[in-house]
Amino acid sequence: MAEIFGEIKKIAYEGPGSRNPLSFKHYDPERVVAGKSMREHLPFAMAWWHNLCYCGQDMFGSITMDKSFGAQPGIMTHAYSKVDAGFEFMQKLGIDYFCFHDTDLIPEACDINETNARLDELSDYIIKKMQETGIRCLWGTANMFSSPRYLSGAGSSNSADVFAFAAAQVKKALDLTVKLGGRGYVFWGGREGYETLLNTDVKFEQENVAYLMKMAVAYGRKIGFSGDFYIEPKPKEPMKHQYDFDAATSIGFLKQHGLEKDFKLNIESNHATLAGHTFQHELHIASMNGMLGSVDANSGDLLLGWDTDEFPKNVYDATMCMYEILKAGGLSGGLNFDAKNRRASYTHEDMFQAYILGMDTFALGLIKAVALIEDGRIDEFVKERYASFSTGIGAKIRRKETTLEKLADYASEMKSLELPGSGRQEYLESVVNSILFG
Ligand code: XLS
Ligand code: NI
Ligand code: NI
Repeated sequence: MAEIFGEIKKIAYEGPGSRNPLSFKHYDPERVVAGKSMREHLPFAMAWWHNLCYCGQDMFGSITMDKSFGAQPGIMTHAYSKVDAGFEFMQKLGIDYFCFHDTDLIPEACDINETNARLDELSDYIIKKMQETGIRCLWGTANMFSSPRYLSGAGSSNSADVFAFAAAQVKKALDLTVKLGGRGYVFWGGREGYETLLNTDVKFEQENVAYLMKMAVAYGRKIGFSGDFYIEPKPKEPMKHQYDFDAATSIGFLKQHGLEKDFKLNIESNHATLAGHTFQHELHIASMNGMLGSVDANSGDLLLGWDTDEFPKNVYDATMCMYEILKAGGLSGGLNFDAKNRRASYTHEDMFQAYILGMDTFALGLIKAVALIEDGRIDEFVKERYASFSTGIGAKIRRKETTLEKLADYASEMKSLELPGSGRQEYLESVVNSILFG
């Protein structure tokens, strides 16, 4: 079969000194760090939607990128050519996983039965490609935000028929995820939220969203899905208020509705900053609750207030991300590049360049995070910072052996109360800089 990206050869590791734009400078898949190969530490995934479907359109202008991949006009021929392009792309970059929405694979038909038939047909072809290449599915999801029927949400819609249609879409997307052996299934609640309380019953809507998730778990387990379900928190955009605002809110929601055993979180960098948090904060909150499942590894632009989905280039952020992932013992999911080329970067080579940038950024982040952990000064400082809880009254507090009365007696006998030890933030920041930049 003729190649689609014929002008681009397999991308090889050439080391930091290389000036070849089509080479990895830091991602060396077989290099072992902290006991595992980089490839195992970094289960990279291609996002079908941005890589194979997004053509550069924005609110002010039409498409700039040609993603026809040589297809003749026709619905299924283009769907097939995207599969060919995607697998060639992943193979050339050495990417082991992909993620998809149902509607990324094929365009929806007017009749859901026809849509499902298209999905069945195309997924047979995807399986064939997976068998030939060893590439796997990281997670699947249903697009429940683009179609006009979801203008007021899917699980949170005011229309019971729309709710039922969303359920049918989730059922099919779960069938596909299981068929493709996906590790996870994502709920990104794009339109599960509201614009104004003048027309919205929040409690009612949240109960319905939770019920849709419960039915998804019941069905998924019935058809043999043993992976994790994920919520991908995001505070806003497209809605003003989204129900899965951030990690803490989503964990509270999952616990409130008894979903915490089946769900983890898919943390997206750009969503974290939109919620007013750092990426590391969101990863940390998920991790300390045992709910860090997977990562959407893009990045935002702090000067812009929306989800710009840029390829990650910030080594500091990637380091702190990998620091959290290493401390969590790795990911059961992976690192999905939910990122798109800038509108003016419209060539096939730009597509490769973007993934090289993202993969190298995370490889560097991994190397630096391992160095930070091995250096030990941060861990040591944090441990020392809480040392007053290791003995005496502190140890009793930690063992929950005190009462307010006992602590009041203790306080009344204090001769003086010293300031807590210095936080030494600047020192710690300089430790990080010295590890990052030598
Ligand atoms: C949008 C989300 C979306 C999810 C999948 O902001 O990031 O792309 O990852 O529906
Ligand atoms: Ni996003
Ligand atoms: Ni995402």
